[in-house]
Amino acid sequence: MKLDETLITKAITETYHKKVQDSINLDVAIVGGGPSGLTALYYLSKAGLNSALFEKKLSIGGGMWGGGMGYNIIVVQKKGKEILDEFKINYSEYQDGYYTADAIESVGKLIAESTSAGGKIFNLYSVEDVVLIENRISGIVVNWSPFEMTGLHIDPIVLKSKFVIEATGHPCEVANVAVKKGRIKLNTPDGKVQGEKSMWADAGEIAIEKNTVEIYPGLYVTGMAANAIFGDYRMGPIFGGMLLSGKIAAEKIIKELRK
Ligand code: 48F
Repeated sequence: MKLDETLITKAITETYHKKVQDSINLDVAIVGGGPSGLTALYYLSKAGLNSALFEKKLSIGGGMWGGGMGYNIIVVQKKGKEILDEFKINYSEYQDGYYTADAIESVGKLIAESTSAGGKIFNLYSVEDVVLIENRISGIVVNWSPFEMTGLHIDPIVLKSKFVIEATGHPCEVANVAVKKGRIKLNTPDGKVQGEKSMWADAGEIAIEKNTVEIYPGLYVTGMAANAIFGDYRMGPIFGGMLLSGKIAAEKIIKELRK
């Protein structure tokens, strides 16, 4: 069999277009491919929901690749261990209640399990705005990251979804744009993004679970963005809370959609 270059091009473009077509009306659009977004993608897809994750960079995994300061090991506390098991991530118990796992393996398995469960991942997509229809977030406005980087004036396209998950981590880009452009009030004390506090691992890890909520109709938050939005502490390279937060967001949305 001789390879035909045009067939390779057709195979890529037609298959990709089908993936996009299947994502025009999603159950859930997840913005941000860090640990919390990937975990949410896994549980939503496993529940049979049409879910896709949008990441502006080429690589998926967010802040997990580098562990702590480039030492590519993550720490997960006892309550996050069930998720390491679910994703078949190898770990060892460093000390009572402290587990260590390889950051590279962890990211790889989060990606592998979420896509095997049927989750779609789009890299190089910058989410630049939300769709706001009759006081409900109803989708995302996306453009190619290289267009955004070059500053070319090219209009974005829109993907609708029943729910959007804000999983952009520290900068909370989705919540910020929704407050600024959509003029919406989040369910925080003053309706705005409160901004994260300095490091306190224990308090941050406790807070992240209660902060994983619907912050505006149609818009859930997970991961570090949850603490940043509600003005809670950062926690650094401990990842149990990130994984649990992704699971909590997925479970809450699954419950809503099954009502
Ligand atoms: O930052 P990130 O890993 O978020 P996370 O899931 O996890 C946080 C931890 O990595 C760490 C921590 C642990 O204690 O605090 O920081 O909350 O991943 C966020 C991803 O979102 C992407 C960004 O490139 C990153 O990969 N992202 C940010 N803004 C956009 C975006 C956007 N506008 N469109 C698409 N992707």
